[in-house]
Amino acid sequence: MLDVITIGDGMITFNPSTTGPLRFVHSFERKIGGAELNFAIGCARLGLKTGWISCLGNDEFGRYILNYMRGEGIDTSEVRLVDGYPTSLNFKEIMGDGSGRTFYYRKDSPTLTMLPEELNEDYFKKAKLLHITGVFSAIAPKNVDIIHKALEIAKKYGLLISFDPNIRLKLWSEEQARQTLISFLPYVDIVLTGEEEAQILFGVTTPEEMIDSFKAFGAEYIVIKRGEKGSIGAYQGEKIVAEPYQPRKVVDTVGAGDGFDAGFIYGILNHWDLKKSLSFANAVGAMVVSVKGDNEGLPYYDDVLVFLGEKKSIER
Ligand code: KDG
Repeated sequence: MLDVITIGDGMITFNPSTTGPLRFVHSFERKIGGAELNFAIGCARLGLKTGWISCLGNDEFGRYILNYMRGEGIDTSEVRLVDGYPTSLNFKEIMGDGSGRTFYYRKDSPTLTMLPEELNEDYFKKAKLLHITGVFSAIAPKNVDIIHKALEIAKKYGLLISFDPNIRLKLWSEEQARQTLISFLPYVDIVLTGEEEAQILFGVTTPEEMIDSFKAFGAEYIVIKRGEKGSIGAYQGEKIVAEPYQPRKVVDTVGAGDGFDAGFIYGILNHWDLKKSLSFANAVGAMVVSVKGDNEGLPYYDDVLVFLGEKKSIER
């Protein structure tokens, strides 16, 4: 039995060793990233049994990502290594003021070899929740068909479905994102969105309008992630504003949203109420930003308890 399954691309992420324009950066730290991959790691570290469905290149980087995911205790039985499609890459540029850009090399993502009819229904049957994000669909129109099929299978077997729009405008236009992501909403039980993404999808600006816009499609839980301002959640007519936690230090905000998603899903699958789930998710997000890398800062369950002051940390 699995708690959570997710579908996504895995990338080798090259973090620059120095700040400034990428063309002048000569050395990089090799890490891994990918929104759904980060989410899977976040879930697994918190203690959820997690499966990741993906394709990686049958190359050194693909094997590295596969081993990394296995090392995190993630079920990789639905990950294939494929010939002829190199593992996706992501080069980051970080400027002196902390701002940055991402340069993807993933047009030939190995996930393009995935076929909707090849999704393993038995795998879905074993799981409680399917998590999808907009990143996988943004890679290529072909991936949208895979998500539609996955949503149908998940509904057929009664899985909960959570969704993070994760709009990456380097991969598609606002219009493409809007059209595609709105087509997923009738299947979705749990929406985990950023404020900007809700604005792109519906052209609305207040949390109330955002909640109503998603609710119109039938989602049960609607969560708006507000970064350093915390989060807002709505469930069965109740609206909760969850205050943020102060991170120890902000060094890298990438991956915080994925960590938040993992924290919230952990709460829901453990039957926590909305307030406790939001607060836990806020804590996970705040912890991620204190560590460099897209997933290195994702905490284990006990680390969150220490962060929240609910458990003592013995340092030496
Ligand atoms: O959410 C963080 C991810 O977006 C990052 O790890 C990699 O940009 C990325 C992507 O497209 O998944």
